Amino acid sequence: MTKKLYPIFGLLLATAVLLAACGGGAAPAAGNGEPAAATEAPAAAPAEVVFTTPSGYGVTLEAVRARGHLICGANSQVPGFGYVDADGNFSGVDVDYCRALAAAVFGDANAVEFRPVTAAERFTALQSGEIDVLSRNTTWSTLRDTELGGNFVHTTFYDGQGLMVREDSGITTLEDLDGGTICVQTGTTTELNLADVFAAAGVSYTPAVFEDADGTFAAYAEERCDAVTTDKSGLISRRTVLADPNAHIILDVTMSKEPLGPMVRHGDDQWFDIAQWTVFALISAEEFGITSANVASMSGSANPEVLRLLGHEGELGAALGLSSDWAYNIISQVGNYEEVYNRSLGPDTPTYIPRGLNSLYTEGGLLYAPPFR
Ligand SMILES: N[C@@H](CCC(=O)N[C@@H](CS)C(=O)NCC(=O)O)C(=O)O
Repeated sequence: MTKKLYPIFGLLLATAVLLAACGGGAAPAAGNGEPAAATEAPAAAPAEVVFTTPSGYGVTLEAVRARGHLICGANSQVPGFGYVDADGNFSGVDVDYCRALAAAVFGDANAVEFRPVTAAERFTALQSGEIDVLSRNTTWSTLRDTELGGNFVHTTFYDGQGLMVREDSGITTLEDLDGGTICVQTGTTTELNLADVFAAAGVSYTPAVFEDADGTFAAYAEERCDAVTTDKSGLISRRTVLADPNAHIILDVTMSKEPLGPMVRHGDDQWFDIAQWTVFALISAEEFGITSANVASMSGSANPEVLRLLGHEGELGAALGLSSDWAYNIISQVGNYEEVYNRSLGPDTPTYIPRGLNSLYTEGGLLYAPPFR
């Protein structure tokens, strides 16, 4: 976008944000535990907001640079993924992804503002331009990738939906929940899968639907439902903040595939590439053994791909519209995928989740980044 178009873009953005704030498309709060019909109806983007040029290279990178920081739509209620503490500090793997993106764009992992968005709000926030990227345990699915106007970058956490019950309930299978009540959050794939899976199994249930994780898990803690369902990562995370975590078990049932990852708006290929290659830089750094502690010494690496990744050779940064040290800055300031993972989900954290599918392909997992060349 040329400089003279910025005021117009700003005006359109302000209009869009206003529309979003007025409730444009977000599902209504259920909050009372009563079954609600709200799911994830497509939230139409305000038609006049134009984020792209005819070339397919959009205005996002320029607009983010002009603002001086990234705005990241984040979770604030799921420890280990996206969580805000009493002092307003955000942490978690999804939060660290946004820090990595800020490091790639600005050379400063702190040049990011986190905007908490609930499940129901998140797609409108992205479409309207209120946020530059959504990094919040969001599942890649067809309608989100099409009608909801998003592009998902590479999955950062492979997950599946689960069920948690009180250990003393005696419930051990999905069938044991027949006739029961299940707490679930609106605006999620969780709510949709619950209906699909229980119908397919011929198991009847009553959903108790809530607007956010705090409401959902508070109702479960108050025994207003027999089980609570969400991504298994969310169950593991939220179990840690229940009064007695050991009194609850996650059933050995996986109801769905939940590939979680960052999402950007449709139509801006340059911003998509930057968001995408930020994930690949994190994964490749782990594969090549590059860490925040040793990245400075890697200029002497004998591996040409390492030299290209770190900007010591080639022009990969320029091809993305970034400086040559974009990936160096990610790794030195945020770390590689393993460092990010272990900081929030590693064995020394309360939210420990074994790597499993989220291991490198070289270790039997699904993490596989294309070559840096
Ligand atoms: N991955 C699923 C579920 C994600 C989700 O929103 N999970 C809930 C339950 S753990 C959550 O993060 N809630 C936090 C909030 O809305 O503040 C999706 O993309 O729909």
